[in-house]
Amino acid sequence: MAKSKFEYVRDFEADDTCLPNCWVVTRLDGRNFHRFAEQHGFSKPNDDRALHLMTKCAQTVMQELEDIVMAYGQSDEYSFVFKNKSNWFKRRASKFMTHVVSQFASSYVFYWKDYFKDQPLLYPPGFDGRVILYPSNQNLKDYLSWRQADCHINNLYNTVFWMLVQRSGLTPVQAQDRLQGTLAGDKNEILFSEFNINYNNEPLIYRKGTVLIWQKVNEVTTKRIKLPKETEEKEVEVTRTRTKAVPLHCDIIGDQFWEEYPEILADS
Ligand code: DGT
Ligand code: MG
Ligand code: MG
Ligand code: MG
Ligand code: MG
Repeated sequence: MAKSKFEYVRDFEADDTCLPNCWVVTRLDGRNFHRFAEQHGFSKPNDDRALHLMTKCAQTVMQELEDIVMAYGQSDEYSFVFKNKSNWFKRRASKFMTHVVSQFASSYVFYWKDYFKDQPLLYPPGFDGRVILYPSNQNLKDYLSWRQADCHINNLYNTVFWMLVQRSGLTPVQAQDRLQGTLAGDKNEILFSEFNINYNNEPLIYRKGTVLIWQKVNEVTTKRIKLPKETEEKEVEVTRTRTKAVPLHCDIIGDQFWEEYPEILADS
């Protein structure tokens, strides 16, 4: 087919091909979720509805898009790891980023009512996105460790902060002053001595965030079938093995996780 004289404008598109062999990480983060959480009455410091909705959206992203080997989420963010040998959309960064973010954002709105029941969605939420390339397995593991360490640091701080405000009646400024310069050990001590809380017994989903990995799961469904020679339909149970993005709330900083699931980083 003859090309139009306008074709040349295509040359203005920048090449954003991701470097070969690198792990492609796409991280998204809720836009101004400080305000979004306030306006939608999120419980403090952790709202289970919000965390589970985020994970539902991430599972949808993994199921709908190609080549994602795992995901990690906490607070208003999720990171998706595309396999290092992926050739999805010829490895164009803009394709990875925009497909992940738009699929996630539309899912957030689509599934909102399943998690928030009688809390209406008051305005359309937005998410930012970025793509980061990691050339080695160690770089990728360190990236994920960084996000999980961030989850721990913020959650420990927020847990003590909201105890001081909600239980001890401190103002937010007073609570902030009280925690100024304290180390992790000091925060654990405040929780234990003043609120009888052993931080290590707080739910894993708050302390570790959520890891999504592919696992084979058996699904039992009932099917109506008509057997030969019989006139009536019969209900039978059918077991199917499906691969699903399954949530875990475990440590991913140590070696144990990577030893237990070597297929995540294996070349395929
Ligand atoms: P950004 O990302 O620069 O547009 O601004 P924010 O406000 O989204 O800031 P960010 O992403 O650094 O921090 C996440 C905010 O979301 C933080 O203010 C607390 C809020 N948030 C996330 N999860 C929860 C939750 O479960 N409960 C409550 N109350 N707030 C949450
Ligand atoms: Mg945010
Ligand atoms: Mg921010
Ligand atoms: Mg955030
Ligand atoms: Mg098109």
